[in-house]
Amino acid sequence: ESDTLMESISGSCRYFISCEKKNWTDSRRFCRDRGGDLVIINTEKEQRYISSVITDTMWIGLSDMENEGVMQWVDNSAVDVKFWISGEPNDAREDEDCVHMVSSYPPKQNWNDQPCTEERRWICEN
Ligand code: 2F8
Ligand code: CA
Repeated sequence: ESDTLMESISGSCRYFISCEKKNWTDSRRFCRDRGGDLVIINTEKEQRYISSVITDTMWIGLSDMENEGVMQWVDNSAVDVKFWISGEPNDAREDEDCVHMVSSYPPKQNWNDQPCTEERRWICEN
């Protein structure tokens, strides 16, 4: 299954996993400058695939910076599937609008909101 999963999801060069760290906005700019955007997770299969290839905490294309309390993908598509860590998103100190995936948590529950100013690795999707 893993070969099939990998081919059908990753296609050819669909994802970029950064080694550098940047804040959320600069991470997004990096992706857009290269014709993509921060990754949008549309299915559980994609979530499983991305979770299986990361080894750190990584920014994804989800935030509520535009409308507090309303998480939106960078392409404004509906948030169909969600994989929050238990208790998240909690907008800690009322200062957490950007979402990262935490590789040390189980794939079904590995999203957390964080201050957008944190410097993290990121994932682009083209
Ligand atoms: O307990 C979960 C909580 O942990 C931290 O806050 C204490 C995280 N904040 C940072 O890493 C800056 C929160 O995002 C997280 O919800
Ligand atoms: Ca949080």
